[in-house]
Amino acid sequence: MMKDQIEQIRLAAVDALKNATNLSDLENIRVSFLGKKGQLTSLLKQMGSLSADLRPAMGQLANDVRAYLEGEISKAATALQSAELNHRLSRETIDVTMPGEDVCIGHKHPMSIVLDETKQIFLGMGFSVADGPEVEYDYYNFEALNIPKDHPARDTQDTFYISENVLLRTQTSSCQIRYMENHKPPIRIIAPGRVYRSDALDATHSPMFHQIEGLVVDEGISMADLKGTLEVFAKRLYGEDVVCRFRPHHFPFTEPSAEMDIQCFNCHGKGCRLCKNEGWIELLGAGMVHPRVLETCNIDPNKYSGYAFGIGLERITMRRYQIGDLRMFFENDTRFLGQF
Ligand code: FA5
Ligand code: MG
Repeated sequence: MMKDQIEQIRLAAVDALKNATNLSDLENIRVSFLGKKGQLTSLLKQMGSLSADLRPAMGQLANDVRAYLEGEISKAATALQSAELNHRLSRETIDVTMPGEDVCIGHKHPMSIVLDETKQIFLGMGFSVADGPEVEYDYYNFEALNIPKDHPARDTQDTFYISENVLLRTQTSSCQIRYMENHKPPIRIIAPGRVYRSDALDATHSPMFHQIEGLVVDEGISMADLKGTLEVFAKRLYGEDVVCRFRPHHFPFTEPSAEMDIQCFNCHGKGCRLCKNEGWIELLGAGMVHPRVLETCNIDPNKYSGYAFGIGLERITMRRYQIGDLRMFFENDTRFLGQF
């Protein structure tokens, strides 16, 4: 009898539901009993063989069973879902009494700290900050700075060339020209950045290092302004009792020229490996902007004068933190970097 068959299907489905352990089991059950090719559907297709008076009652019964099973499946689904959720929650419970994992906080690189301090000192004296490209034309790095192609000064700055007229800048002095091309006096800037020279690596030299260029051009600027400014800078950075000296030097783009040294912080002037027994460490080059450089930038040297300087950022950072070897800055050893 079809009525019994329908009841058997219902019982079989209820039985299968009891054993379902997850949502995909439920879906399989739904398909195999209620799906297009499922057992109940197949049975209903045989309705044609029933007599007309039996058909409505059987149809009704089959629909009731279908509705009943759909209800049971959705109840089972709800139950399984909440069981799964409970299981997950209990698995993911956080024990707030467990010791936490150490959070590693990054540090500013010591050179970034000293660069920031340097910017603050010069901003306080009315300077603003400019910059220029690291890949530079020969013109800005040498030519316009009064260093023509065959000039011996080129030998002191062993240059990485990219092509005949393009190079990695050997000094931030290129920024002087770029700035003066686009600005007229009064000029008062610093320009920090990376520079490159094919220098051998040692405790105070690296083939890639950083300079902070300074340039001031106005009416009546003198060497005394230059010296005073650099002394104020050294005192602000290192304290009042810092010991520096100016030494005559030569740069083609300044006249007169000087270099500023600081007493060796390792041996306090006695002479040691770090200062190569000189007692002093060179921090920067400086001088009065050469009239020819002003002329090249269309600034009248009869009306205006200026000074410029180029500070070695690695060197001033070494002195700031008593670091005896510049290579530490580039090794990225977190035991070193973590101290700042
Ligand atoms: C110059 O580069 C000039 N452009 C400086 C200057 C600017 C003079 C404006 C006049 C007017 P010098 O080659 O001496 O000069 O380099 C300047 C500073 O850079 C040095 O005093 C030193 O502190 C630093 N320095 C030079 N070579 C290296 C290097 N290989 N590694 C680390 N620091 C260096
Ligand atoms: Mg020098």
